[in-house]
Amino acid sequence: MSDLLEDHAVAEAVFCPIDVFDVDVIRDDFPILRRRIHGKHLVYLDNAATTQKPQVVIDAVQEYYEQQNANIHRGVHYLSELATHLYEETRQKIRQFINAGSDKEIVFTRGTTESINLIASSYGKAKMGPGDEIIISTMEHHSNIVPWQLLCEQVGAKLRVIPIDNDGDLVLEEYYKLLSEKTKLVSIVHISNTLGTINPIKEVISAAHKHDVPVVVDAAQSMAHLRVDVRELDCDFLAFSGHKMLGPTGIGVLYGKEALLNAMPPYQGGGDMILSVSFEKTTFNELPHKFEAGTPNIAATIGLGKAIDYLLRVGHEKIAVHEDNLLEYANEALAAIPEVRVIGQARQKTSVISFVVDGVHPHDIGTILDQNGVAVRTGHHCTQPLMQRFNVPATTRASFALYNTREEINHFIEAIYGVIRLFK
Ligand code: 7TS
Repeated sequence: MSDLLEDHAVAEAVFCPIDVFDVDVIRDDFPILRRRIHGKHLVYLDNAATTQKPQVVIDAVQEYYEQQNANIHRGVHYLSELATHLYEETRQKIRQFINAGSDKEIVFTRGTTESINLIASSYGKAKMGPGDEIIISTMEHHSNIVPWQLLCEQVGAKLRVIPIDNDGDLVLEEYYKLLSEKTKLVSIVHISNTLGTINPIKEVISAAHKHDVPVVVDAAQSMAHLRVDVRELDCDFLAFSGHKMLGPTGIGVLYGKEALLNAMPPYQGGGDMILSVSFEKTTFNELPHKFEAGTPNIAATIGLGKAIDYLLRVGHEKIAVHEDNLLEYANEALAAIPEVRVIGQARQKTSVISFVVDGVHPHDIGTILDQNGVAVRTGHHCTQPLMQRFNVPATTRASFALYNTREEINHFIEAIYGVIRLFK
C-alpha cells in the first residue's frame, strides 16, 4: 500500500490555488468548448442541467479504466486496493469540501434525486405516519416533490408548501406559520434551478430546529457556485449531484448527520452493505456502507474528486465574482429588450436567468438559438408547480458557469434579437 500513498503525495503536491482568474485559461481546460455546433462556435448556457467537464476529470475517468479498474472493498490484490483507496480518498475529499464531521456522513448515490429518495424511503418510512407533515416550497424541482408525495401516500402524511412572492423569494412568515408539532421534516432547495434564487437556508434551518424538525437541503445547484459548509448551516441532510459541479454523471452525494443516518434502516439490500448474511438473519455494515449496496460508480466517484480539486484550485470566491458579473451583464442586456420578461428577481440570485418572450414559444426560441450554436434549456425545468405560480407554461433558461464569457452572452442576446425579428 505504501506506493499508493506515494501516488497520493504527488497528487497533493501539484494542487495549488490559482492567483488570477483568466477565463481563457479556464476555457482551455474544457475540450468540448472548442467544438462547433451547426457550424457555429458552441455557446453552452445550459449549465444548470449539467456542466461541462475539465480535461482532468475526463483523464481521471479514462485512467481509472486504463490503469486502475477493479472492484472495491473486496480484493486483496493490488488493483482492488488501489481502486478502494481512490474511492475512499474521494469520500474524504468530499467530507473536507463540505466540512462534514466524519467520512461516515458521506454516502455515495447516483445523484441528488437518489439522495432525496433515499431519505424519503428510509428516514421517511421509519419516522412518519398519518397526520404528520413535510414542508417543501413552491420552487422545488420535481426531485424534491415527488419522493415526498410517494411517501405521503404510503404513510398517510401531508405535504405543506411554502409560498413565494412575485420576485421569487420565499415568504418566510408563511413558512414560520406552517411549522407546528405535526411537522416531521422540512426539505428545501438551496438554489432554485429555474429562478436562480438563493434561499436564506440558515434561517430556514434554525426555524425548523426550534421545533426539533430536521432539514434536508437540495444543493444540486449550489456546489459549482458557492461554498457549502454543512456544520455552519447545521443542516441535517444535504443532497447534490457530481455532474452539475464539473464531475461525471452517475455520481452524487447524500450527507447526513451521523446520528440520523445510524438510526435509519438500509435503503437497498445487496453486496457491500452487509456484515453477515444467513437465511435466518442479516446484519448490516456500518456507515456509510450500509447505504451503498452493490458495486458503485467507481470511475465517476474518482472523477468527482478531481472536479472538486479543480473547483478548489480556481476558488469559489473567484468563480462567484465572475458569474455574478455575467449575470448582471446578461440581465441588463435582456432588460433592454421590450419583448422579454425575466421571471424571478430574487434579492439573492446566482447565475440562472429564466425569461419569456412575447408571442414566441420557448421551444421555438430554443430551436433557433440552437441553430446559432447557443445551448439553452426550454420548458418547465422539472418545476411545473413553479410555472403554475408564475402563470407561464414554460420559460427559456440561460444558466452560466465559470467558463462562460461576455462575448458568449453577446452572441446569445444577438440570437434573441434574431428570434424577435423572425416572429414579428
Ligand atoms: N434538484 C435541483 C434543484 C435540480 O436542479 C436538479 C436537476 C435536481 C434536483 C435533480 O438532479 P439529478 O442530478 O438527480 O438529476 N436539475 C436539472 C435542470 O435544471 N435541468 O436539468 C436537470
